[in-house]
Amino acid sequence: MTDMTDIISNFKSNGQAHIFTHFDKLDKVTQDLLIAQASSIDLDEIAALHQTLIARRSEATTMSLDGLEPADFIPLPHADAGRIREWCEATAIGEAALRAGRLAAFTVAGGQGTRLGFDGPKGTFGVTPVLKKPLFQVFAEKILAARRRYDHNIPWYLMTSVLNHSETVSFFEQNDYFGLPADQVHFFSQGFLPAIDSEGRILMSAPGEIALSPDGHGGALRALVRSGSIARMESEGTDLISYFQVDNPLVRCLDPAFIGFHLQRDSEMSSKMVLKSNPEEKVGVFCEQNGKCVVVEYSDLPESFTQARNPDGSLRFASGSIAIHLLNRDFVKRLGGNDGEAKLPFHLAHKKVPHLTEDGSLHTPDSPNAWKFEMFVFDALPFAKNPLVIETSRADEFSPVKNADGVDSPLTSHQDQLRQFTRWLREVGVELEADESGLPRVNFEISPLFADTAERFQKAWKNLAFKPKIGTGVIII
Ligand code: UD2
Repeated sequence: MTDMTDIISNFKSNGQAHIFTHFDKLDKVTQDLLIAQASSIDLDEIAALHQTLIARRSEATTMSLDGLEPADFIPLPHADAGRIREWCEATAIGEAALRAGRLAAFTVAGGQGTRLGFDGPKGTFGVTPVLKKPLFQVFAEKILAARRRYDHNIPWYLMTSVLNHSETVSFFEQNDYFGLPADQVHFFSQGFLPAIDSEGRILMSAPGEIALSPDGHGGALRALVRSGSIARMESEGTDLISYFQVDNPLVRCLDPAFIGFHLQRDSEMSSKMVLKSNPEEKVGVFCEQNGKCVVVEYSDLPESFTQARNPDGSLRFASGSIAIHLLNRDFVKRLGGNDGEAKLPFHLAHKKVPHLTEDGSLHTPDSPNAWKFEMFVFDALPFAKNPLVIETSRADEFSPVKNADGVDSPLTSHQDQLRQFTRWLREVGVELEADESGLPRVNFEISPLFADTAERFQKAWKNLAFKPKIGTGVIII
């Protein structure tokens, strides 16, 4: 009782008394839930965020662009013999690390997927051309294939959120973890923050419920520590974390060349980039500022930078972030631990959030009324020793599912998967009729358990006793 009284009086003395206006009318279960929500909110943090980001918004949200230059990156080898050798060396180093069990796969899956208009955790969305395997299954099979190839456990950590934790866990349970050992798949929920109005008042989504939202994928660093995942990695000897988002079925979940370069250059955080497809593409851009590597989110990059060109006509700020990173476990521990909590900055988002008005009715606004706070994982880069950016091929590694239609949609991702399979087949001498973009006329599918790169496809195809004739509906497993 004392706890509850303390919590309520703390909210009252911090100008948040309205949270408990309807408290006496709630049933006991809802009261307990509200108290649990309230007790997890750090009112000092909310007040400080309001003060620094909202009350003084004009100065705080404008990122300084002084001295911003494009970041260096390790380019793809293409046909350059010297570079090919470097990539082969890096691959061998990465494979040795995988064989030694140093890697954990890590997916951030706490977002809402609002743009896709899909009701459920995004990882449960079906993406492959024929079987419509869900994103989670595609990643699980890539991890399973790597476990077999490197003959070692590769734990998989998934970050969920208050919005989708139990649905995500049940989905894996119902699907027998897609063939992975259940004790090698670890879920934890990220932190959350309340949405507030311009005066700093916390919004309620129902009489007994605070409007909470996840604290951004940057919240992964502290959630990895708080959930005990970092401690588990320490006890299991895993010291490298391969980070990827839930929306990209082409991602190489565990890429030996990437791992090898990261280790060779003694980096604490490395990231993959692709050349932007056009100035307006909605990806952050890798830059250098005052000797530090930073990512400037597309929405923060002014038009003059977005459109800037080199003398040869190419885009000047062209290194697009595709949100694939390698993080040293100890780096995450340093940044995500108690001492490091304040290090990643919060970014503001102005959103429409349905909320309870003073008379107790629910108001659905038609313009943004609420502020949400999010941390971005790429803001860890300036803190990393020897941060490294390496190029990857868009066609082979980036085709996210973000929007219901148009760019980055289920259709574009489906087509990009088919183009990739068609290229692999062409390299082993199987020609399929395709349009000039490389899209074949037939709809088929290659399982990640058969192959997930061109090189692995070549080997696996060679070993196939009976080569299937590729046609619509064919599935190569
Ligand atoms: C992200 C990057 C963008 C580019 C693009 C590539 C940011 C701000 N922008 O854009 O620069 O790299 O991806 O595809 O990151 N998530 C959580 N918890 C949260 C919020 C998000 O786990 O609180 C996860 C979410 O489930 C998804 C990923 O983070 O896996 C990306 O989230 P997003 O869809 O908000 O990012 P997006 O597409 O705007």
